[in-house]
Parts: sequence; structure tokens; C-alpha cells
Amino acid sequence: MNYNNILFSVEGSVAVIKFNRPQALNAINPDVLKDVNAALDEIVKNPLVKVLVFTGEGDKAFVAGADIKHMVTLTPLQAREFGRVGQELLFRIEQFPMPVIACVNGFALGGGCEIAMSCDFIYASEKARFGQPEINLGVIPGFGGTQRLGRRVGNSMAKELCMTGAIIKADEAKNIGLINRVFPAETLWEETMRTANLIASKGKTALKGIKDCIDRGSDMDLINGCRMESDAFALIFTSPDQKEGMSAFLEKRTPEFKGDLY
Ligand code: DAK
Repeated sequence: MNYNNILFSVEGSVAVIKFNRPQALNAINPDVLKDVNAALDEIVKNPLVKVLVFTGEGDKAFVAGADIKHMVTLTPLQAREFGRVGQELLFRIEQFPMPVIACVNGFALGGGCEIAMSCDFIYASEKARFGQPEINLGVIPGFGGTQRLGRRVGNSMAKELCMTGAIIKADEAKNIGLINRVFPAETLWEETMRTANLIASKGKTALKGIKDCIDRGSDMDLINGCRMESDAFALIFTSPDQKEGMSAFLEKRTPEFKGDLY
């Protein structure tokens, strides 16, 4: 399928969605949301894909937010619909049945920071900048920023960032726990793909189990979370990956994971 607002590719077992409106610093409008949803549809139909990476085209931005030119004239009902569609997409990314990495190459502001936070983890270049500057436009975050930021960095830090609209550098984002790692701009892509390919060499069923257990467990008490983990653990014993992984260890060879319960 051809896309106007993203670049979509599959490199081995890794799918890459690149936001591609560099003239507007990859700002998000409804057409971008449609393109991303369509690419996600393609990925779920492709059994070879095991990891998804989001990044931005150009050397300046991941996504500089929702498109202000689009939003300025919205009626309240249109604004609610834009927010609803965006939030649904971010839930979809968060619950996507494979690991999702945000490779943040520049500005990740507003909706861009929110998209990155819906990914499983964030790698960033030293040039990356993060923030929820909606307050400077007289509005509040609308794609889940008031909810996900506090879950990542604690409510008081989230309040400070959302209330000041401050734009922070990658090393500060790492210090507060918003992102996992910072790399020089020249090596960010290579390092991201190295991790993506490493993860893609693991078993798809076990990867999905880890993602589900960590995400669902964070809303549970410890006992129920551990019970859920036991059930997920048991389920993996119906996958050929469990036999393959354990047999390969005992036979002193590299496992070849092919199983897919999902
Ligand atoms: N939207 C549209 N265009 C944008 C943009 C954006 N978010 N960010 C940048 N651009 C455009 C600029 O207008 C400029 O276009 P031209 O003037 O050349 O036509 C071009 O990209 C280059 O930007 P600059 O010339 O400004 O570049 P600088 O290096 O000087 O500055 C900057 C870079 C990232 C600091 C600056 O562009 C900036 O402050 N951008 C806005 C960042 C921002 O405020 N982001 C948050 C947007 S609000 C909701 C749903 C969602 C949301 C809210 C509610 N519901 C409906 C419930 C989400 C809101 C947001 O994300």
C-alpha cells in the first residue's frame, strides 16, 4: 500500500514506521493517524514481523506534536473526535502484539511525546527533545499525556512538565526515567536496529507474554500479578518455542524460535 504521510518498510523481522511530514516537523493530523493504522493492519497480517520501530523522517523531528494548523479551527466536537481517534491509535500501539520501540531522532513534543510513551521503550539521540508544551497553546495534552507521563516519571514531575510546557534534553529525559537510552545522532538508528533484531531473534510467544504480564500486572497487586504470570508461563508450554529453547540449551546450540500462539 502507498502512504502519503509515513514511510513503511519491513527489514527482516522488524517493521519500521517513519513519520514523514518533515516540512511540518512530522506533526500529526487525521491522515497520519489513518496511515499508521493501515500500516499496523499490514503488520498484523505479516507473520514474519516480530518487532515494530517508530521513528521520524529528517534530522529534526520524531513528531513535533499534533498539527496546530489542523487543530486551530476545530469545533469542540471535532476536537473530541480527533482526540478519540488519536487515543485509540495509542492504545493500539501500547497493546500491539509485539515489542514496539520508539527511536526518537529529534523533537518529540505533545502528541509526539505521547506516541513515544505508548511504545514499550524509547531510545533517543542526543539531539532529541521531549515535552508536553500544550499549555503554551492554551490547551492540555490530548493523546493520553496527562495519564502516561505520570506513570513513567511520577505525578509531580509530570505536573511540572505539563504545567510549564518545558522542553527537556535527552539526558534529562533519561535521568527522570522517560527514556531508556541516549546515543549520538549518528549511531541512534544502528543501535536501535541492533536491539530490535536482538529482540526479534527471541520467541514471539514469550515476547508477547512478557509485554502482557508487565503491562497488565502494573494495575494489579503483587499476588494477582504473579498468578497471571503463572498462567502466561503455562500457556507458553503449548508453544513449540518452549521445547525448542530448552532443547537447544541442552543440546548446546542456538535456538530457532518459530512458535506463534497469537
Ligand atoms: N504543528 C504544525 N506545524 C508545526 C508544528 C506542529 N505541531 N511544529 C512545527 N511545525 C511547523 C512550523 O510551523 C514550521 O512551518 P513553516 O512555518 O515553515 O510552514 C515548520 O514546522 C518548522 O518549524 P519551526 O520553524 O518552528 O522550527 P524551529 O526549529 O524554529 O522550532 C519547534 C522547532 C519544535 C520548537 C517549534 O516548531 C515548535 O514549538 N513547534 C510546536 C511544538 C508544539 O507546541 N507541539 C505540541 C502541539 S499540541 C487533543 C489531541 C491532541 C492534542 C491535544 C488535544 N484533543 C483533540 C483532545 C495534542 C496537542 C499537541 O501535540
